[in-house]
Amino acid sequence: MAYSAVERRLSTIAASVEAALDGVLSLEAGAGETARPSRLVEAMRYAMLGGGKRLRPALVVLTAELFRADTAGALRAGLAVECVHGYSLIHDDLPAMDDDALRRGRPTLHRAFDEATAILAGDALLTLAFDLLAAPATHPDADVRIGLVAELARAAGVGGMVGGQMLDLAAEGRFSDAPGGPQDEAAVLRLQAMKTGALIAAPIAMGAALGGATPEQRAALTAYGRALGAAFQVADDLLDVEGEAATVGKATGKDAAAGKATLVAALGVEGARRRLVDLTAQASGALSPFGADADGLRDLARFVAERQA
Ligand code: GRG
Repeated sequence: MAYSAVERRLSTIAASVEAALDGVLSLEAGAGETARPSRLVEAMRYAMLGGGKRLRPALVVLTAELFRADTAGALRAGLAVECVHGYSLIHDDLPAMDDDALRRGRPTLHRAFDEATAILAGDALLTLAFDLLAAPATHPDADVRIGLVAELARAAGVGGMVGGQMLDLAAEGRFSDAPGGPQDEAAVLRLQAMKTGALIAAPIAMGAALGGATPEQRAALTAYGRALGAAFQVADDLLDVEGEAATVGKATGKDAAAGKATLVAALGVEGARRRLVDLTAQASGALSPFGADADGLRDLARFVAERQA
């Protein structure tokens, strides 16, 4: 897949994700539910249907495709990861966290609605993710579904994204018992692998689980996922200091100004650029057992490294 082909594929997947989200985030109560408060549903829709690259669902779909697994199930699993991603952005923007006014070029959810509604919308998206995974429409085999639930829960939880966010706040010097300040490279890498990398690696592992990958294939995809997750974060750090991130409503230089633990702070801009090239090559190389079948995932790695937003 050439670069423009992967962009086209991403936008096709994004359109499917948005159509599916539109259906799932309906005002009508679902099976086993009593009623859905309209303000809460509207807030969830505002957060989830206002743009985004839909990279995580694309990772589930493209990985599942390697095994010719059912696309509808992969899309549903991808939706679950996207709900967790959406919740993390809503909570990350809150006054108690980053206190951001803009997300994807629009007012953040707590600014457009209110803080309490934003907290609840995030909570409801997090729980919706596991509801989506638990349903037989995701995969007919309950053991596979349990594996997906465990994979996503671990990536999102105390030893993954939420734990990484905690380390990030500590690095900023927010807590008196954990002094902040400059982080060494190993500490930054661990923090980023948890905060961002885990939710990039999880959809790949989930696609592999849906496809019934062998342990060797899983190991290759895990190596790809780790390298891609790290590359994604380095690209994000570079965009923060030199990119066009402001065009999507993210203030350029904000992380650097806030004294965040970034790889650019640890390695410098040139060092971070070199690291990004290495990580992209590592991600691509990890896919060698799949040959040309994995070209879509390779192109996605290039897209992640070269993205401008
Ligand atoms: C508050 C529980 C909690 C967790 C927050 C992931 C995270 C942890 C915070 C997000 C802060 C941030 C902007 C991190 C940089 C990497 C990142 C997740 C960027 C946004 O992801 P994209 O580029 O976003 O996939 P789109 O808008 O395309 O969906």
